[in-house]
Amino acid sequence: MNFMLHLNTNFSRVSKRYFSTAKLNSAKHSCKVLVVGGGTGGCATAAKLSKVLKKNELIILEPSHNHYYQPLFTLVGGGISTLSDARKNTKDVLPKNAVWLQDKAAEFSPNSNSVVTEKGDVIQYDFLLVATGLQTDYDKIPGLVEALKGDTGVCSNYSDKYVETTYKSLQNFKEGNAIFTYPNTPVKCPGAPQKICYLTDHYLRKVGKRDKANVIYNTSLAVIFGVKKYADALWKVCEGRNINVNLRTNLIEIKPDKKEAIFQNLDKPHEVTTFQYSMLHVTPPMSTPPALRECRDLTNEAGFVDVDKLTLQSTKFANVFAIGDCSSSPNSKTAAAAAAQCQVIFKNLQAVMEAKPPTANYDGYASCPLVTGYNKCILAEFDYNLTPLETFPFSQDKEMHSMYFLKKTLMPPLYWNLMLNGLWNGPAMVRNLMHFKFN
Ligand code: FAD
Ligand code: UQ1
Repeated sequence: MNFMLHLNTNFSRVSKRYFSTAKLNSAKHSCKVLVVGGGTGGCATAAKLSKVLKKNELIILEPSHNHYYQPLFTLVGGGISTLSDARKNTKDVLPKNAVWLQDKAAEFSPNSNSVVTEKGDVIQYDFLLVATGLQTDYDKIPGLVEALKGDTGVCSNYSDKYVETTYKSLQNFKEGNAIFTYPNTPVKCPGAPQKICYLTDHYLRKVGKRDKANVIYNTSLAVIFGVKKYADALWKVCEGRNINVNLRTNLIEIKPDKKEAIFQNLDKPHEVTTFQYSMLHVTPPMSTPPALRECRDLTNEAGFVDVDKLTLQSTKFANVFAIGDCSSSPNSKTAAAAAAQCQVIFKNLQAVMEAKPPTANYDGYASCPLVTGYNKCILAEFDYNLTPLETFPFSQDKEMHSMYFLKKTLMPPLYWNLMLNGLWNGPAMVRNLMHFKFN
């Protein structure tokens, strides 16, 4: 009897068995916790789990050789950092005390606690953490993929493949319209589409070309930023720098041969306007990966993993959690948000593993260092209610050198050394200390 029980509940072994009927070389694995996606949120949470589980109890399913610290892409686009500063080998950042399967989830079957990979392997889990992030859909804008090849003035910070096109476009700029877009989908780091606009403005001033440029920010949103305190500050930045902002204006097509970008007025969909561009920075539409979107048991209408916004546990499967950009929790999708979420998920996962209810709650914390120039930054921090939740004991709606220093110099080592090792849960502790001392 005991032996049977042991067999049925022996989660601790990663077994690998080869199927003769499935794809050639496909295998069967099993584990206690499966983490799908070894990016920011997956890696940080796996690092925590790896301290309480045995190596063969934890599998991380991650297809990419490269791990990118994407928040640095804004600075790569501005020519301040390099792409290699933002990259490390996945094998060097994932926890050593875990099994890395270099493959992709192709099918989620939460009713049978399994995931099938692209290579045809089957992974059986007891607990699942979904951390696939958002994919960038460059191909959804006609003309965009073609326009991103070569020195065409079209560029994008949103992918390791294209981020180096931005600084080249800045350097090549002579005169005309420099246009920055924000798509009509949820995006990661909603501040990043305008950060590069401010960097461009500053760059053109430094090289004496600003008077030859018309800088335009065309956003699908009805606001410049979702939190009023920072939106007010950003409108002032735009006014002061002569940046033209068009709300509800969505890029729908690029004609690279004519250097034309076509935008739709989202409030009057029949109204389309063609802009000539010399430089065009595109933030592409984004979506969750198809394997996730296709699993309607796990996801909401928009394709995001349906979770309780406080506990981050799946609304349908008690053994499933989601972290970061692929989760339905209605916070701003940032690495800072994932940092705050990973401790909540770690605690709640441990609770459900012990058959206890999940009690840790996430308050929706997100932060967005709004780089407004080569040495200036407004550090926006806020919660689910879009109420500012600031770390420092001064009002953060000002452009500050110190916040730029935090973004450029302090955050990268904090990310690589603390967050990816499961040692950074966001700034809540620092905030409490600062406010205890100074308030
Ligand atoms: P990711 O870090 O994107 O990781 C997802 C992982 O899942 C990837 O490794 C991917 O390979 C893997 N994956 C995808 N599909 C599958 C699959 N089917 N099976 C298995 N694995 C899969 N955040 C900030 O906090 N501050 C900033 O200043 C900031 N600036 C940004 C600027 C730019 C230009 C960009 C692009 C992002 C920025 N962000 C910023 C956002 C931040 O990078 C993301 O919010 C964060 O990386 C989300 O973490 P994640 O784990 O959800 O997704
Ligand atoms: C943060 O915690 C974080 O996660 C690692 C970021 O992502 C890169 C950030 O950009 C910021 C600003 C924070 C918040 C940190 C502090 C110290 C306010």
